[in-house]
Parts: sequence; C-alpha cells; structure tokens
Amino acid sequence: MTDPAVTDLSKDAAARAAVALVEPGMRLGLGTGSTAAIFVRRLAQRVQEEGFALRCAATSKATAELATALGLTVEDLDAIGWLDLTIDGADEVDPDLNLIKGGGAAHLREKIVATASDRMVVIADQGKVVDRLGAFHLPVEVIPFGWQATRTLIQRALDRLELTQRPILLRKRADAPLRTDEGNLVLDLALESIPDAEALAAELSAIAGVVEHGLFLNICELAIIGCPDGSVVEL
Ligand code: ABF
Repeated sequence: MTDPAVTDLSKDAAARAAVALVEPGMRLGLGTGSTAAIFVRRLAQRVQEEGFALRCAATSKATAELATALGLTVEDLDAIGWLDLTIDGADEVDPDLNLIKGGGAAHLREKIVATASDRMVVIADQGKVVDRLGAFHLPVEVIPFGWQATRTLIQRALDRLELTQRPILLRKRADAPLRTDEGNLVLDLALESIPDAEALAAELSAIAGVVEHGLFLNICELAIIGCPDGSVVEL
C-alpha cells in the first residue's frame, strides 16, 4: 500500500503543475476530491500573490465552500456561461485518457462542468493510472424513485455485455444511503474490468432512472500525473 504522505507529495506536484496552466482572467472549473482541493489551495495562493482575477465554477458544494473560504470568486456555471479550463481529479485514468470518476459522488456536476469547458485536465497520483478501467467500482448516480427497478435494468445491461454476476452496491454513508448534492443515490458497480467502456456507457445512459455514470470518455485532454519527488508526467 502506498504511503499517504508520498501520495500527498504526488498530488501536490500534479496540483502545482496544473496551477501553472491558469492564466489571468480565465473562466475556470474547479474539481472535487483531495487532489482538486490541493489544487484549489495552490491556486488561491497564486491568485493572492499575483493579484489577478478569475471566474470559477465549482463541481460540488464542498469545493465551492473551500474556494470561497480561500478568497476565490465562485459563481454559478450559468452565470459564467462557458469555461476555458477545468482541473479535476479522477479515480482511474487509462492510456487513452478515459476516466472513472465519482468516488466522491460528485461526477454528475463534474461531468457537466468538464463538458462545458474548452479543456479538461486531470490531476492525479501514479496510483490512478491503469491499463484498463474497471478495478475501481464504477459509480452510477440514480434517481431515488424506483431505484431498485433501475438497479435491475443495470444488471440486465451488464448481462448483455457479459459482465454477469457483478455486485451492484448502494453507496452508504453512516449506515444511511448517501445522497448526492442533487439529492440522488449512487450505485457502485463492482466490475473488476471494463472490456468495452463505450458500450457500457451507452447501455447505462439509455436507462431512464440513471442520471449519470462515472465513465468520462473522450472528455479529458491531458492528465498530469504527480510523482513523490515533485516531478510530473503528462499523459
Ligand atoms: C473527484 O474526486 C472524483 O471524481 C474522484 O472520484 C475523486 C478523486 O479524489 P482524490 O483526488 O481524493 O483521489 O475528482
């Protein structure tokens, strides 16, 4: 298991490299999670030192609160309209820059913000880089109404893709079903490996009760992978 202190150094290296991509006056999307939080802190530091303006949209209530507390200007996405750049973390990154996101249950807003941006850049430590997506449980945000029927439909979709007998777990927090910022539930799909991410994404998106899944395909254009020695590798 990776030493958490080493992971933090890696996350910080990636976050610092991403801060260097930010230009004064940019309209910026702020991600969610521990790596994105380090980015927000580093960004706030730079903005304070250099005194330039930015317009930021946040992908979660938690990120909005953090950024505001650090003095960044956070607005509704619709007040900004469109973003130049979004920086966010990920749970898995494959060699084609396809991602699994949603470990923090924020992937719906994360996908809305990322796809409303000219560029989406992921920051992560080396532990997130995989040959094939799927070891991390795939989060699927679903509407509470009829969620068990939605789970059955997801199971049937998995069967069609020959991903049979994969557990579908209702995410809980403190013994109660977790609610997302939008008040929805999250089902985590324990797939082990995803042979055809495009096909799975299409199946999931076709189910009425599914709000959004955590597969981010062809959205990310650059991944900055931090290393414990402070260097970064770009994918
Ligand atoms: C968000 O935070 C998520 O989509 C992803 O699940 C998670 C990554 O968190 P961390 O940076 O803490 O590993 O970006």
